[in-house]
Amino acid sequence: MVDVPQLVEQARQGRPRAVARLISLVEGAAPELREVMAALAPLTGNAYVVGLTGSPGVGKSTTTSALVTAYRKTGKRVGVLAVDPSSPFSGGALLGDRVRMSEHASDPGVYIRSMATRGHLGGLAWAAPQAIRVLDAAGCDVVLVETVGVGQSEVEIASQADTSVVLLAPGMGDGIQAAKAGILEIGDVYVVNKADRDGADATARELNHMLGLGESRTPGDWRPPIVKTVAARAEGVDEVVEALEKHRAWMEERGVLAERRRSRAAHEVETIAVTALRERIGDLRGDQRLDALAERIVAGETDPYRAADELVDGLTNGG
Ligand SMILES: Nc1nc2c(ncn2[C@@H]2O[C@H](COP(=O)(O)OP(=O)(O)OP(=O)(O)O)[C@@H](O)[C@H]2O)c(=O)[nH]1
Ligand SMILES: [Mg+2]
Repeated sequence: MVDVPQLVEQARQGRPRAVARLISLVEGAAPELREVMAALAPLTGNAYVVGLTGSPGVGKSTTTSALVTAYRKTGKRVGVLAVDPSSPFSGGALLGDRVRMSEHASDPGVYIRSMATRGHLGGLAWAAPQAIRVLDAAGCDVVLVETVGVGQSEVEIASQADTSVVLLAPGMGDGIQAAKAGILEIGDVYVVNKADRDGADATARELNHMLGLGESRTPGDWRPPIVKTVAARAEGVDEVVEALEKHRAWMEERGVLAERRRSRAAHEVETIAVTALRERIGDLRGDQRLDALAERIVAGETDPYRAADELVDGLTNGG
């Protein structure tokens, strides 16, 4: 049995074990989540959510760790969420991260948590916002979300963040890869990490060129900055923080922050609703209603669209 009110109260006070427990409930899609989210709702809305994406090994965790240090210097409480959409279990795969984050392990102003989302209906879109909400309610001023993996999940995580940071590193025509992965559309801030290596300037130039292509920006629009870093030595990290704060201020001025949060919430509701609907339809397998509809389709008495409409109507009208 989970004592939800007690757990939420402890999380609100910033007790790490309670925070961890709540995120485990998210990860495990526990039935208590409904009650948890209801209790958390009034405690949320303070955290600034920053997403970090980029190819494997580009330096996301190292950068995240350096950002934690930078934010801690200003007294901010920081949550770190490493989301792995491809793995069913947290822990093992993210062990390296734990090493990279170990300097923050004893800091009570920092929560670090990895989370696996594979196997969930709704996956990342479903789990990440709820875990973010836990960290928000626990008093985090900033939540850094690192997504492990590339492609669709990057674009997905971008829709979860207030500000999206896209990381690249020199070599291998990264800019072109970035364009392919569609990440040129999602970055609010670009970081060319590993600037201690050859080719960082070329990567930054190429990126600058690609970001400029086809642009029809009007004055006052956000022009994503490109920041060069050596995350391993924390070089350039203050500039990243500066870029983040600028983007945040720009969003607040223009109402973009509120708009992003609204569309995020809408997406979240949609995901939960679709997931619930899918589960109920799944439960129907072998059910008489579905069998009867199937029979009518085969007999030519109805078509799949009408049958689906009937099914959805039946489900949503408490049928
Ligand atoms: N030369 C150099 N190496 C770096 C820099 N930043 C990170 N690294 C190294 O690059 C490797 C990968 O760094 P991570 O921070 O784990 O990269 P990541 O993007 O989190 O990797 P995944 O989570 O596996 O996708 C590590 O060995 C780091 O020490 C840098 O600025 N310069
Ligand atoms: Mg990492």
